[in-house]
Amino acid sequence: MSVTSLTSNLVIHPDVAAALSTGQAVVALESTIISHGLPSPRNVLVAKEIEDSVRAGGAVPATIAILDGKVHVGLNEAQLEQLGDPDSNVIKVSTRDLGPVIAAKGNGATTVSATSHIAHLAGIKYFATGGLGGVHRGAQDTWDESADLVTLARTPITIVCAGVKSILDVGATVERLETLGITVVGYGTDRFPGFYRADSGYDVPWRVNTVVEAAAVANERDRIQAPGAIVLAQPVRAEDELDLALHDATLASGLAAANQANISGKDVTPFLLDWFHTQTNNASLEVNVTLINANALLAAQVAVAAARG
Ligand code: PSU
Ligand code: MN
Repeated sequence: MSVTSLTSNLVIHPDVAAALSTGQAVVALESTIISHGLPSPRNVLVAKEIEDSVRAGGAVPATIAILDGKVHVGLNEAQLEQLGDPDSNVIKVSTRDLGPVIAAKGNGATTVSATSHIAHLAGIKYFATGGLGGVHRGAQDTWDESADLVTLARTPITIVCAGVKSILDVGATVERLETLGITVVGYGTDRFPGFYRADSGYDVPWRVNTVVEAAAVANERDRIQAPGAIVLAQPVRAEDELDLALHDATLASGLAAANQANISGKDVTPFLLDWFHTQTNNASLEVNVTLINANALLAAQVAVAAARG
């Protein structure tokens, strides 16, 4: 069954379609980071930079988003600009929102959850992002756990990220990753990265040191048909980390502000990311941009190595 027969609302960019049909490396990219994770107008510049990082690694980028009810796998420049425009009414779309937003012919920026689902549907096996969603602090009362986790439990893609966002309960997230059967591999590290910081304070169960080793893990996962994702966790370089004291102070004030403003549900993560960017005078923004480009490059390199066998 061809991908396009699954739904007439799926639009694969010609470059992506050509790469997929010839077995060339393709890397999926999410759009929530553009519409809800980075400030305008920098977000559009970064969206293009991330695509260039994928190309620098030898793969074809496929940024995924929903525009006028069409699910696009691969976007042109005008579409990236539309997604980054605060006036274009772009909704944050998780997997559960796909049917409604498509039916309403709306615009949606896809999270890690929705992007993974669509990438897999389109036959794309590699995906790069900044930091995954996970278990929020206080989840024992709020039950706030990102849908990223449950989607990754059932979606056999390989996602390169800088761990989970440090705004989360990292220890609880690490436990949930284990329960859900999601493979976690450190890239050149024994420690689970902490997004803005290289070390979250937790270990990873597996480590690879090279692109070829990472590709071997992904290919063996495919052969054995393990149902879950591989999280290839690449730490931000020590010289690019956010200052620890600044990080901890900003996190504490951000959590208090979110609480006071009664922020809940899907608004929590964008609120805290924006809090970091404004309170750190964009220092966190630079870390975020640096790490997502590094992840895009690595995902492309692993995809290229995996395509060789
Ligand atoms: N990583 C970033 N910036 C982001 C996100 C990840 O560097 O904005 C987004 C991803 O789309 C992820 C989402 O899926 O945040 C998680 O949102 P929530 O915690 O509401 O599940
Ligand atoms: Mn949530």
